[in-house]
Amino acid sequence: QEKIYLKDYKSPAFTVDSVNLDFNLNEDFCRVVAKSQVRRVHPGEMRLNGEELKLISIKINGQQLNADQYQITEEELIVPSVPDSFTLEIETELQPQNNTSLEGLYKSNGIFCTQCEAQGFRKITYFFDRPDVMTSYSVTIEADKAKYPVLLSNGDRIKIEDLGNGRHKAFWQDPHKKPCYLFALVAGDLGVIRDTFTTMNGRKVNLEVYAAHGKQERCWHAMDSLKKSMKWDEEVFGLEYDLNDYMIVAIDDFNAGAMENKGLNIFNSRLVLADSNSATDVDFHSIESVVAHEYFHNYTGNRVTLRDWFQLSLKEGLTVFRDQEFSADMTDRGVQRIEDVDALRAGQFAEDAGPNAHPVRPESCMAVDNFFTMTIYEKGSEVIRMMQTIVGRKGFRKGMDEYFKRHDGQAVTTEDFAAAISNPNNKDFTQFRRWYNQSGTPVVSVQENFDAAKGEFHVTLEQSCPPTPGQPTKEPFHIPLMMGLLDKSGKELSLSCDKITVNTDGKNLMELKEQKETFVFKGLKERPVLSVLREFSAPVNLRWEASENDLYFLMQNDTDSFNRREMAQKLGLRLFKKMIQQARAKETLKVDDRFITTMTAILADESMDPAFKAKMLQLPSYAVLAQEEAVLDAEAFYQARTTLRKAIAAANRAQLLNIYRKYHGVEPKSREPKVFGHRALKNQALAYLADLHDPEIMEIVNKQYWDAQNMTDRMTAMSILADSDSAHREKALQNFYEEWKNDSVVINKWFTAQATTTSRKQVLEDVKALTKHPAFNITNPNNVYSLLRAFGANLVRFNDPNTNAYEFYADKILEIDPKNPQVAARLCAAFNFVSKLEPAMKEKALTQIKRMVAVESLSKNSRELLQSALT
Ligand code: HT7
Ligand code: ZN
Repeated sequence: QEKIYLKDYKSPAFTVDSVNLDFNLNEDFCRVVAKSQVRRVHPGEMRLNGEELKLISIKINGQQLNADQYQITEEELIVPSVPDSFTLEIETELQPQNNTSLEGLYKSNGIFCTQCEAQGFRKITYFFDRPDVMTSYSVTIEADKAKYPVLLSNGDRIKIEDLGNGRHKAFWQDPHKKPCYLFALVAGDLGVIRDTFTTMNGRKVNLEVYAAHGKQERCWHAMDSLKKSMKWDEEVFGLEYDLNDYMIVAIDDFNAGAMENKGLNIFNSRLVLADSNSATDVDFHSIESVVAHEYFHNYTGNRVTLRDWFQLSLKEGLTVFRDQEFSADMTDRGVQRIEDVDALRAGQFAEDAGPNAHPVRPESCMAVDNFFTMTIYEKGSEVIRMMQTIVGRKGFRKGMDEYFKRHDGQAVTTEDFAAAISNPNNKDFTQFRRWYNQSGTPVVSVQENFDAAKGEFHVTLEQSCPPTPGQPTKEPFHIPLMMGLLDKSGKELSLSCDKITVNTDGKNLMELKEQKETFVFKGLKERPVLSVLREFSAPVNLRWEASENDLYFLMQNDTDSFNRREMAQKLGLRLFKKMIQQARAKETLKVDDRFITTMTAILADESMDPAFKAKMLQLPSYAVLAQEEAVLDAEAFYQARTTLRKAIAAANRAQLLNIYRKYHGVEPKSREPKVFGHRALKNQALAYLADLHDPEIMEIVNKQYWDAQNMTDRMTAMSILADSDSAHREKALQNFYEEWKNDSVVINKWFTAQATTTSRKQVLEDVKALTKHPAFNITNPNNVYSLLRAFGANLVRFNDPNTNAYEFYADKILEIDPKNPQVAARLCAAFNFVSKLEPAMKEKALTQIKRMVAVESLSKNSRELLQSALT
């Protein structure tokens, strides 16, 4: 299969000043007439992208072309000879009702909708399907009036005409130029809620959230989130919404989370619909952050867009950064940072260490859709965060203003962004830009030395970066390490070191630029305690053999809350490493008393914020263990983790019960972030207690299930029961199914609870049976993700040596791939750990990967990701 390369980028030979799209929607076909004003920019033939289209006619300046005047391939329509400026009219016919790929125009539960990012527009009409062709759109949609009363597209609603024959026609005009990946259309019978937002300049914007009839009342949280996002973007970045209407539509069949189409966002219904009966606290939080993310794209992505798809992180990394900052302002900055870093480590660090590692700005690919990765999104966001750390918040705002001043309405590159931030702040980002070009997670080792005679503390930092595909060696990165020194009593010391930079927010930074550098702190009477990588100021792996005493000290005393929790993770990890070794050697697992008593102290600390306490009590995840260990030994991981959890629960049974009783049942319907924190803590206490397999505790869990007044409590109890051999298990699962069987968004939680159990050994059999359950539909991406992908991410049971989950999983990838390559490709990440498996398991996994790659018709999406696991 052919690869495409960044180095081959050429600016477009033609541009399209305006296009009128006319849709005629019917039950068994759809006709599209695209009338474009095309202008030549460079010499060359006209090549339009188009896939799976039936061409009805093509006209230039009103003259129909004969078959010998153009050429059609599987991917292009080529017209060798065209004037310099002309009207192009193309009529195509589509079959949205048979479109299972969910890109282009398709149908979901009787609703017509589109998904054009990245390259779906070419399944609607022949066009220059590339983000650097920006065009003014006008759209007409004709459809049956009774079946499709709601007809939506981007921009301003011009009018709607009744055609008198049971059909009607809507006219839309978008005043802003855009690339075709931001085009959207929706036609269906939908419920709606409405509100307004008054912008900072007093303009009233109409807000509408659409969902299936009867579900619209569950859209108010999304509406509130939208209004908060609009206000935040005005206050923090001075960005005001630029249309009269903003619409969100919830769709059940959607490959990803949501899509930022100009003025008409289309969302996976799982990220819109929520009330306290049906959604967990985490769901509420995710909806708020994704609604914000898509809204923020209106400037970072839509107003300033991408020159080419290799620049995807220009909009995604920046917009993730903006949504993370928004969430931090809406909730608790420290806890939000912990959650964001946990997600980065679990997913992106694994990706960066695996066979599909790639730079934030990749240089080549087979399938553009494979670019929507955690590296592009989450690591991309970390790169932006580092820029802000270096120039400070004020400097960053100055840079963002400059970015919009220079590039509003343009299609640009990550270099353009870096220049806009660095120039007004008089910084040189030449070296910093390596973060965009080099893949892999850098390792920073820290050595400390205190010279008592001189009163000097020396911190030596040394960086390296492991080889990654196509990049055997790396140049040094520019790494900002936020830091501080504490005295014996935990007081922050003022620093005397001429190499330290203090950013405009007053944060101390060791800016590591060389491969190895020493920072000398003077005037110290006694050895200080170093706190480094505060707030996780750079996406690196720190190798720091700090003494256990220092780690415990920082855990209690650091002024940086991120690092307090980080030290708890470090200590947990050290202990796990020993226990995993013991498990592999078939020795008795030894639990460290000091760690347990520290957990006891945390539980007893009344002054600690409950949400933060819940984070302090979390042990490193299996995903982190898999990265830290050379061998992925699922059974040893499981033994270590459950033994430690049980020991913590046994030593603190009474305390955990106290916490549970203190918060359980208090304000069960509240959606205040503070109450979310209380619930997170008490449900975590319950999960620890359940690890004791004590019948008395399982009665409490069962009672919580049946009495629950919100979905967070119900799901916690159901997940605990699902992972147990309790007599209450089956009844609860059955009840949940009966109650929610007609609600696909909720039933997906039921699938996930069963696919992610670790104590239960027969998960594979459960998952196999669930794929045959009437509620499971393999063509629905949410069903696939919540059951199959969740199982693929269940490191303990997916890699259980007593089963062959790999064969079943490969069968499913092969079943999904011909229908929906994007969804199949998203399942492939489960095979990213192959190189860490024991020989017998590795053999099993490789056999399946080879079997899949041998299928000639395998999509380029899946092939690209699987093939790399073989090399
Ligand atoms: N920009 C959107 C990406 C997206 C997407 C990508 C591939 C296939 C389907 C998709 N649906 C949405 C989402 C976002 O990052 O905002
Ligand atoms: Zn995005």
